[in-house]
Amino acid sequence: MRRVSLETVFGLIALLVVGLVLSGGAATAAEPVPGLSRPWEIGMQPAHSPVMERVHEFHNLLLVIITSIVVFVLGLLGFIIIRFNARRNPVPSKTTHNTLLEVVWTAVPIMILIVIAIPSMRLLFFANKAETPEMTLKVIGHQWYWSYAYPDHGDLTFDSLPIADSEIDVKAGQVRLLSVDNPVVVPVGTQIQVLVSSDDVIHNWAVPSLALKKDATPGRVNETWVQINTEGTYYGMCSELCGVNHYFMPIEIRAVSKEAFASWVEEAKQKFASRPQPAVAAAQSSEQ
Ligand SMILES: [Cu+2]
Repeated sequence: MRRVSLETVFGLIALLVVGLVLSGGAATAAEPVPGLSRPWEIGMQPAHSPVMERVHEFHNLLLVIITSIVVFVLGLLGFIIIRFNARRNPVPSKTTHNTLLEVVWTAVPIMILIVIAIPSMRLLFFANKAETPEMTLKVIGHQWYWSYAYPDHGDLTFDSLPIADSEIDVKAGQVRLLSVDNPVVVPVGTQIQVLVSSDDVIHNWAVPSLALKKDATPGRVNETWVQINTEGTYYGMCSELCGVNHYFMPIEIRAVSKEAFASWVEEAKQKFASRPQPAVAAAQSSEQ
């Protein structure tokens, strides 16, 4: 009776695992958007920028280290429980100090921390700023929308607002709470310096698949960078609690070919030329 119920439990677990794998696989096959989280996704989104690729590598290194430590400590605990329990070891040792052991259990963790610290610092410096930026994108947070400026392209400036739930066009590939009216358009294969600021409260410009996550702080310009090598759409959100509509300031980045970007710039200049931009102008003057 007991064996049957155990088998049922294992059967159910196996079914669940198969279901997870199948649903994950199906979602991957049907999902053409590279920078969008998927149903049943476990772990981080696939990497689409050099920084995110290194974040993945660092994460994998940490996973190996942390798993080894857990397995080692667990093994040690098991050994002690079995070998030194009161029945098998009725007369316990009175040892209180062991110099060699104490040196080892101090030195080994220090060495592990150094092994973690070196690639960690390297990654921090790599993510800090672009070495040879080819263009600049200015990002300004507002309660509650983003505005973008392209200082190298005639100071092209526009606001980016989310699309209301009632107007989302799923067939056109729009995603609820993530799609915006005016996405950020950037060329692929281009090192882009990103300057992030705010004109009211602290926001955070974050796109997980590109390892972008920078505070937008009023009165301060924070710098980060991105290079996208795959054409496609990448989604993110404001990641700093910034008020009642914090949930409703999505980020949509479209990476297109360099030619398509050049023609988009010309179109956008016409499109946004007549639009008054009081909020953006105020933020820019407060930066100086
Ligand atoms: Cu915000």
